[in-house]
Amino acid sequence: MDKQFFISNRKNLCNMMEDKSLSIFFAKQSPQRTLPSNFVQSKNFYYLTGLKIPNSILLFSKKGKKTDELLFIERNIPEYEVWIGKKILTEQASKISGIKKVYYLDDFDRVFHSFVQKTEICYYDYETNPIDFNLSTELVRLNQIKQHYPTLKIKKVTPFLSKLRSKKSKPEIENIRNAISLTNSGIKSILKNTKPGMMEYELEAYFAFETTRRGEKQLAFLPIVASGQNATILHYEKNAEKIGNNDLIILDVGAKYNEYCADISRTFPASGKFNKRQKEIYNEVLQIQKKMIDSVKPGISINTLNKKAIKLITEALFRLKLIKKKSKGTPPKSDPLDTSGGEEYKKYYMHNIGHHLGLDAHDLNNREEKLQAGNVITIEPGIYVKEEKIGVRIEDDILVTKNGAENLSSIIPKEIDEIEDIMKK
Ligand SMILES: [Mn+2]
Repeated sequence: MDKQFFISNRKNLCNMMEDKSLSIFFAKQSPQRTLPSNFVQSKNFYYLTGLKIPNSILLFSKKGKKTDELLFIERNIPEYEVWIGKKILTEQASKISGIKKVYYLDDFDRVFHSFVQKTEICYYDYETNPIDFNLSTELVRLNQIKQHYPTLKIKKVTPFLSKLRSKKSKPEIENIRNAISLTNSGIKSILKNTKPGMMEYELEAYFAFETTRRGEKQLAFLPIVASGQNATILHYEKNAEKIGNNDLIILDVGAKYNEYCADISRTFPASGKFNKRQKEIYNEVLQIQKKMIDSVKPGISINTLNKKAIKLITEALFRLKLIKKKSKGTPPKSDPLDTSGGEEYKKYYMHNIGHHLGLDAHDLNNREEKLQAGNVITIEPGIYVKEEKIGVRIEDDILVTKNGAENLSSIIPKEIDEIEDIMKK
């Protein structure tokens, strides 16, 4: 991405900050000094700096009309160069991010102390860890700041980032399109090569091979390849069982392009041909998915979409003779998610209709917030029937436009005859 992108992201963030405030962002820590590790940058840090280096700190301040931005990076250690190469210098970090004032980390405490004067609010970027986790460096630092500057009011910066990151710029949408196109190649390769008796991880290997050889090293997330009853486990990722003759297989996979993710689910029969019952359930999910995509437009929230999905799924479950009660339509006030007049659907549909997508496959999310043009969300209804060893989920990536929505992943086959046709070859 061009550095202009990161510069304008920082400007937008500064506009949202209150007067007399500062904000701090941390890059991900590197787990080991010299051993190779699969380093993945903190998404907020990347969004604001474009830097993929560990252990750095970004600092903003806003006092009246004056704003300031500082970056702190690790110093190069000559003795480590032979193990891990040279660390980037301040000038290079400045060139990538567009930040003019770049220091080394050993300056942080000194600079921070002068920075914090006349400041009332500190916006802080951190994830709340479960109580049995080790304290992250961010939280250790946060405690130090609280001790040293007890009058400083600490606020979470996440709502600002969630708002900013949910509205995608043209280059961001282009990246997602490319990630989807890579994902398409991976899924098609799986469809062409699947045979009953293979292991689930063999299909995973086809996906990784296709996307990697086309030029991206990391995937958006660990692929889910779930056959038969495994398809009724929502986040099954062992991918280690033998695929049976009559199994349906759920793929929930995504490639990454230039840091942006795709997140796609497709369901297909191991044999290459859907049987009657599989077809019945599949077609219900497919019709619901299409209706839900048509419902995406500015002004509607993901939670509202989910309520609609529950209503449609409940009706489908009734037609499939899985539940006895028909949908009553109006939701009782006590449980906003229950629009069915019963909760029987929960046995067969237990997740949400979708989520925001971007730098993270599950991007910062506010399901209550109304959608607006530029948002990218997933639409992924599913029906999971454990007793019949059938799970179906179909997921596309949808761009909210001024007047409605565009399905960015419409190129990836989901009609029964399309899927059967590819698998025949
Ligand atoms: Mn998803």
